[in-house]
Amino acid sequence: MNKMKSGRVVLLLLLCWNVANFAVIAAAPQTCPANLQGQCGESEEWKGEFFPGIPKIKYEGPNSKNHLAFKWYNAEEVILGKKMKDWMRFSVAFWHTFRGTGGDPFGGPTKFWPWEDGTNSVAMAKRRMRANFEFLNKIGVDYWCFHDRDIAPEGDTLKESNEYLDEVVALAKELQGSKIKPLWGTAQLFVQPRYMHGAATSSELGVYAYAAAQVKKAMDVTNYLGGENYVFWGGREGYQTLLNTDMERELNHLASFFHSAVAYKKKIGFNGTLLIEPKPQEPTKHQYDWDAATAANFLRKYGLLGEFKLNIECNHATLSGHSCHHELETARINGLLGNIDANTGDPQVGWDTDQFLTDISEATMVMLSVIRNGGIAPGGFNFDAKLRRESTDVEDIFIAHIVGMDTLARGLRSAAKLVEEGSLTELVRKRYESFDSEIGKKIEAGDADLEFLEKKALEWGEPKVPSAKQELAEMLFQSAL
Ligand SMILES: [Mn+2]
Repeated sequence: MNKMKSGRVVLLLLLCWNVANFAVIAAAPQTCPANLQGQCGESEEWKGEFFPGIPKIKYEGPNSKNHLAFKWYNAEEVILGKKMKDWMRFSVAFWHTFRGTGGDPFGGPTKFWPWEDGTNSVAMAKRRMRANFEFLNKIGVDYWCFHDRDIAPEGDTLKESNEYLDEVVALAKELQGSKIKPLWGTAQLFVQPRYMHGAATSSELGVYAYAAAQVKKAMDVTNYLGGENYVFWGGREGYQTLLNTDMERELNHLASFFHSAVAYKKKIGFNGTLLIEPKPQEPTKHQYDWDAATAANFLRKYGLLGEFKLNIECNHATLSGHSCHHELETARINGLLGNIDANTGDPQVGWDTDQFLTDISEATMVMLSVIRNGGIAPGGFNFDAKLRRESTDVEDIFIAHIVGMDTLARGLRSAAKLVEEGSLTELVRKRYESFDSEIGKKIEAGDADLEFLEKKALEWGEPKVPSAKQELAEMLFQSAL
């Protein structure tokens, strides 16, 4: 393809992308299906079940052929001294599960859930919230995650938006009961056109203030609902070109924004953990929270360590050129592993596809990090994952979550087996055992100077370098799967 032609294709793609994104947000017009006999309309009420014919999902074990049953996730079973449900702390993402339409850059919505009436009204938001809680109860998940604007429509003014949010949140509080609560809440600061240059890093002061007001309100409602964490995903906190960007000033603004959030959290007595969710790019060319190491350095520079942890998303990890395991370990060894957005990308696709994690090997590595961290509470596993465009039956919502939960449960079982069997741990221990010596301890304590080490090197001569046992490590890993 010549240069001009490919340029035009890229432009076309970008146009399609914007149109489709807008369509996703505006919840493309859907008509109330005639065969529902008036079940959808003005009222928030819904006669009967949202998911009729789908029972409460139970554990039936690995030999079950029932696709509406867990094969590996057995909530009450104890693994390494902790119930599976307490290791996992699964959460359903409201935006993907109840606002996802299947729209992509090349085409419109494919999913027309029977309870949707094609409006973005408060009544529709409340009906959708009822569907959310029926789903949570049937799938047996105690946590959910939301953005302010997913659960309630944006009004003409900030005041009106807050009133809509209050109305929907009041219903959510009632439906939650005593068992269910948000794993985390957040403010959506990337969809509305006012945020096109960013929110906390916008060049426009009024936008910064508007974003701050939205975070204040989102933090209030997260606290009111008993949320255990609060997330910041800086979708548009970044730049498209450095030529028009004062990067230092934008990063300073971002830090001021976070310091204000910390102060407000303390003021209202919100005990949840604040989390930054790293992502390298998309929608911006470069996002400031590129990866775990970049976010850790940001927190360190601006005196925010101790106030924030990280929400690691597996698909974002691979977009930044790392594995999910790498990002989890980087967060863990810095004391920053706070939550996991459990999803995956497609190895043959270069964008953020947010698929349900179904790779047992990857799940095992993820769970190894979680075990080494002693669990992730008050964080958990949020399914920031969407049904694929082509999965359009209501029961697919259940099947997708079941396979996602089973994959991570299987990962937990394999990782526990690996830890209990001990050969891999022993291989790693042996690999570093020369540092267990007296001189090794001196080095690790920072007490060995170059003169001392030169004396030893001259005395010892050429060191014997043992095998790294790389294939053996992989063999031991595989034997636990
Ligand atoms: Mn993602």
